[in-house]
Amino acid sequence: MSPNFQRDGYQIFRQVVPSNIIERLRTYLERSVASLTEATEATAIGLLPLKNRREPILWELAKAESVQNILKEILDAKSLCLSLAPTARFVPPGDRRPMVPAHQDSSYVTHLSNFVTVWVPLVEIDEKCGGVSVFKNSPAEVLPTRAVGNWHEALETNPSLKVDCAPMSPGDILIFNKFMIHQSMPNLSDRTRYSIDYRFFSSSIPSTRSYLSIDDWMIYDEICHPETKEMFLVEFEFDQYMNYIAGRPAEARPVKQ
Ligand SMILES: O=C(O)CCC(=O)C(=O)O
Repeated sequence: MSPNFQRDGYQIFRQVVPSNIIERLRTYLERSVASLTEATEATAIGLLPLKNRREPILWELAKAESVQNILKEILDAKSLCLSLAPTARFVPPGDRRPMVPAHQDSSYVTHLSNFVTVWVPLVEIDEKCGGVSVFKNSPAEVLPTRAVGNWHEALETNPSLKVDCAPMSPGDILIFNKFMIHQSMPNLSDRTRYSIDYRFFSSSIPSTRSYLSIDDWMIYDEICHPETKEMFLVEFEFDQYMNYIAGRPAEARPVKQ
């Protein structure tokens, strides 16, 4: 199912997300962007604010069995987990500020030892309304880099190794590994680009940050015991998790490990 991923570290899978899921995700992003009232830092870099990205509607992608099967094979996983919260992006026509410079996701996602990124376009992607470019032969190691402003400084790249992942249509997904060097393509079209990128990992990998289990749809997180100061794993229903992150009383069940 994924020979190119195994060989190249990335692969586009065509028409694997049901159109009703794409429709719901796109409508949610369009409405969320329309309701943004102030020009925050998040909006300047084309990211929906965290409160929008925490909404369970973004989990819909993970409900598609076709997507689950691909991910289980690639990650060699019996069950899957989704790092929270996914990154929902919008790039207005001709706006270059949201363009993410060349990077490896492992520089940003340091709390997981292994994961893949799933990039999901919600509009037609072509050479004008660009999506993501990847760089072939990316090294299988984390390259040193440091955070500068909103992003990490751009990695040095070889233009002859660049592959523009275009065209892509809603329903297609791009999956790449944690070492893959990639960057945003500009949106030179007259349309807003909507997309979401997710980080999935196998349930056999520990995570020190909150994640969703695709088995039982519970949210798991490590919290610090108020007296012993030891970290231990708890599970939350979504509403209780929202209470927890808002600093309100929340019911969390300790998980036996
Ligand atoms: O969507 C983009 O422009 C960038 C995506 C990206 O950098 C990522 O998925 O890690």
